[in-house]
Amino acid sequence: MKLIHCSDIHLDAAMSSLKDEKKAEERRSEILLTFVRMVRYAAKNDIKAILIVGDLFDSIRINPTTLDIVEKCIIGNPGIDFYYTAGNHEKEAFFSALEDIPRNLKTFDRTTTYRYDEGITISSVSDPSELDLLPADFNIVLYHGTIRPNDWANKNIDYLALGHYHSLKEGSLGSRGRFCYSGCLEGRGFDECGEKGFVRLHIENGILEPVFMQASKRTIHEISIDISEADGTGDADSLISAEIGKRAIAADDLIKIVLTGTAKNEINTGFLTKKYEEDFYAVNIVDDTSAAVIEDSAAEYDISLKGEFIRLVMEKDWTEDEKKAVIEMGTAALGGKSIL
Ligand SMILES: [Mn+2]
Repeated sequence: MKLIHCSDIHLDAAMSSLKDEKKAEERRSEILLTFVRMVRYAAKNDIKAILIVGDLFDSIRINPTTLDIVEKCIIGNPGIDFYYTAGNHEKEAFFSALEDIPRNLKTFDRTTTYRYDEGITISSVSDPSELDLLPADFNIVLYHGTIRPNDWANKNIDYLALGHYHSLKEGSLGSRGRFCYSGCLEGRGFDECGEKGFVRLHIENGILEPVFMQASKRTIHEISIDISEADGTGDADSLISAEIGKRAIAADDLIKIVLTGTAKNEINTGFLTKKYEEDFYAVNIVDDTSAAVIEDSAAEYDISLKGEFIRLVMEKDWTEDEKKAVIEMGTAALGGKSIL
């Protein structure tokens, strides 16, 4: 039996980080289209069930077109069972918006367990203590939220299909089974970088083969560039270009460019943003150089550990270069970056 596990599609999301309402509107359509494409893939590839583990919609306000398209996807594919649990974003809004619940839209209450050939079961609980699974079955459980894997281990789960995190993340559940966050279908903002898609599950003779399928129309790339050697904006531009050139980034994609290190002179990020916007769909330049970090954090009202650390260094009787070097190393360590 073949299934698809997806989550966190966030249809109708505001996409405000694009700072451009036309593009935001376009991205909302693209997210919906990626969902439609995934369902079409399922129909063509003999997928029996699609597990949608919460946050199908971004909020309790569902756009009528979005609802219409999603409903048609479900009704138009009677051979596919759509399993759906509500996420923290849309809550019960999907059910309330539907006039009739399609026959193949499967919902859960505490005691519902769906059963297929080969002893494959699908259920959903709001807490691992509610689980009552037979060891002889192949048990799939849906859950939307953060988990501690130990709480779900040794409960006869074979595949814990999770939603809530927007990136692929997986691991084992004790000696039997594994958990997996499928991540979202499309990155929305510049904090959702990397490949996005769904997980295809193939279960045969009790053996599970999960495969991540890249599905997004556009990818949001993150590149980090140390501009310590740059004398100004022109040099920084050359370093960025060289870094971009090393990767195959499509013109249709989005890029988050993080500037790090110690800038010798001020870098005009506004100009660089405009420049790279001519080459890519959307660009976000983050100035994370130590000068910018010092400026951001030295303000008295910054009560973060980073701010406290910087103020402490600034009070020292050291040369400016020494202070810069210590702050750079310290803030990198606080930010979890390698200081080597
Ligand atoms: Mn979500």
